[in-house]
Amino acid sequence: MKKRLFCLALLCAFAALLAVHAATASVIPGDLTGDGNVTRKDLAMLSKYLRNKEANPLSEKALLAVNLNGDKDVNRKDLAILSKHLRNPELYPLS
Ligand SMILES: [Ca+2]
Ligand SMILES: [Ca+2]
Repeated sequence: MKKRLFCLALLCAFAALLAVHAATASVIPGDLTGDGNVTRKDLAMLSKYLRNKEANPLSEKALLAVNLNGDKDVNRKDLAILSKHLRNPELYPLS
């Protein structure tokens, strides 16, 4: 019985790991819309979100994509990074 529970727990942990990997592997930094490109539409979407988070919520994937400085929050700092990138992608690449 203990072995079965252990195997089940191991299986659940593995499935959770796969889910996290799948969610983060397909995220393109700055691509909120999920269309594969970083454009002014992404900037507009982030701007709307920051003006009113309740009225313009973002998906978990979009929140991952837009946290460009890697801190805990999605805020005006990320908007500034995205804006700079769109003005000059070579000078301000998104990693
Ligand atoms: Ca996009
Ligand atoms: Ca951030």
